[in-house]
Amino acid sequence: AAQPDVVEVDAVVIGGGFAGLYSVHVLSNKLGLDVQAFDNAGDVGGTWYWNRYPGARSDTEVNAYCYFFDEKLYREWKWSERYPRQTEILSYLNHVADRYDLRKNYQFSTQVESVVFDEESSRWTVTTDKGQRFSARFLIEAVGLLSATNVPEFPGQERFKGEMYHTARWPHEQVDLAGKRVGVIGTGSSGIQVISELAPIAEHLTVFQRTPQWVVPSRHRPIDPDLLDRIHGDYAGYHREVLYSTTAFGFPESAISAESVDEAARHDAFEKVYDDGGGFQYMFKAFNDVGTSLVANKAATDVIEKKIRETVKDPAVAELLVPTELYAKRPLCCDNYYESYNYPTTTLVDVKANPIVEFTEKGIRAGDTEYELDVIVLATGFDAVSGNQLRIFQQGRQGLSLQDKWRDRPYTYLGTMTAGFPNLYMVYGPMGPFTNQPPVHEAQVNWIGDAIQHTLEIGARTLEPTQKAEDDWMELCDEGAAQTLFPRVNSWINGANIPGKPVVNYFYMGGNAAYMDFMDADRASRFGDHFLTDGEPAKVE
Ligand code: NA7
Repeated sequence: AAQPDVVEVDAVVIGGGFAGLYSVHVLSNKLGLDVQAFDNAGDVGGTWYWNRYPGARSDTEVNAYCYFFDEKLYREWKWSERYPRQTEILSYLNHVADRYDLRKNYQFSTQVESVVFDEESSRWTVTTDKGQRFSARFLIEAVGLLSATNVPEFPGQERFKGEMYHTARWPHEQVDLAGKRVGVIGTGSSGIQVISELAPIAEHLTVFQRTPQWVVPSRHRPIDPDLLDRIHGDYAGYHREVLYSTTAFGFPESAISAESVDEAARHDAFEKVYDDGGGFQYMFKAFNDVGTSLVANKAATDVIEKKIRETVKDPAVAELLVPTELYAKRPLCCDNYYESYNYPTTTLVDVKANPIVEFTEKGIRAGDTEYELDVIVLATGFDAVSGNQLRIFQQGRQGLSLQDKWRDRPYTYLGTMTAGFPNLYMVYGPMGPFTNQPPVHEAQVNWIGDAIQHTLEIGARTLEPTQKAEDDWMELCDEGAAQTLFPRVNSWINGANIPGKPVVNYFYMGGNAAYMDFMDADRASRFGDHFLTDGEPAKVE
């Protein structure tokens, strides 16, 4: 049979979320490249296209959960809420796609199945599930940190006669859960939003909890007009503040160690940030060492534990909701979460003590009890960080596949490139910074744009990190993470949520300001020391 025609383009971008859209903007509108983009979703939006579950909203303050590249856009788009709902963020991303004419570059409902580097031509062959082939010099994977869904298999799952949805594959048609008997499996960020939204309206809500998590209120309210005035008054300054911080969440982080003050002062400080709301705020606004000091960590959880016991009326239920782990997962926030357990129509099932035995025609059997349900919501999370990259077959130099290279763990340089895979860029790939994403995506895409421009300017065919640059980066990441408490608790952050996945460090935890400095240093060196051009060490000019 004849080979399908190969379409030649300058660049392929995979992903139509925050990162992919901006990648297309930079490559197409700024660098003037011919860009073909794909997303397996039916339209733009990335995570906000898929996560349409009841209660879905950003739990990052929106003044830092948006694009910064165009001040006019920032000023003109009026967010209605401090933590906008999924529908509003999706409207924003649609507006961005139209405003910068990005949609024309996309082919939607298309899964990229493989990307293979050809050493002779120094080009990537990109194959889609539609049987198409594209040949591109540059490849940008903006495939999402939390995108590949984790759908555990439960015995008898196919027998269940009701409806069942994963939070991140929620149907587009309206699913009315009011007056229904709903079961929710999972109590992470997604689960707690679903639970808080459904508790008041479900006929009965059954929560299947395996591991309780520390949750603080978000204290939803309108955006503070004074804050907006301040941002608009010094836009560049604020943008810089966001990027040159530890977490890029757009609020001032504390520089004080909890160990430097007495117990009463610690307690007061956590009460204050608790009252103000926000998960990352709770972890980073009162003190700078909640993620590294056991003393700080305990003080933080003491206050949350007290609040759980004050809020939840049934002491036995409160007991089940109080975690026994350190506060070292992705910090959660949601209004009315613990209040959800005060409805007589909410049942909390501890599936550690009473494991889910099977799904039945009518519901779920956990321990000795069958819970009858109309709808099951799987809020069971994602094969995070490396999951989506590994679902695409990727082959770099000398026939080495990413699947083989990353068998024991993912290896990257700056979370944006991996040795042996020339001109292949990742936005927020493994070993990238542990931060709020949208402003950092943008900073990474700017760096990627500069790297591509540099490659074109010097007339090179390829740019890739040296093995040493990658080894040094990995070491730095691991040293940094080892100083934190995060490796001590199992979660998607270290791969422990997926059976068989390597449980390792997946992040650079040294803060975004330092991360920006690394990117700036590469620019200053004109992508010198850490890179190979056309497979050779960069020439010293
Ligand atoms: P998470 O945070 O990974 O939470 C998944 C939840 O599902 C968590 O409570 C898990 O319990 C639970 N889970 C997963 N598999 C099972 C099985 N087999 N049985 C029972 N319970 C299970 O995912 P989210 O979608 O909430 O949030 C992910 C990120 O997306 C979030 O941090 C935001 O950044 C956006 P476990 O803790 O493993 O015992």
